[in-house]
Amino acid sequence: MMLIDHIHWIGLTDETTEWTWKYYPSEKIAEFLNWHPSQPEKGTKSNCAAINSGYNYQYVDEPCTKQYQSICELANVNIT
Ligand SMILES: [Ca+2]
Repeated sequence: MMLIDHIHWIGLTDETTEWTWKYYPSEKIAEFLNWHPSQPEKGTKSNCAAINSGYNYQYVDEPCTKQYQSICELANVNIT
């Protein structure tokens, strides 16, 4: 599998309702969006959001089938 490291999934999708961006799998509607001014641009052809270093680390919409690495938020845990 080839990974492309300048784009990372951030867990947002508008697959169920176009233009309504929700976190997967919780389906919580995103309260913060940071789209690049040219994005999202691909409508129903691209239903997953990613950050892209080539777009000032702002959001771009991409087809969900692309094989990018993900950025995840974890609970603050005490590792000892
Ligand atoms: Ca879309």
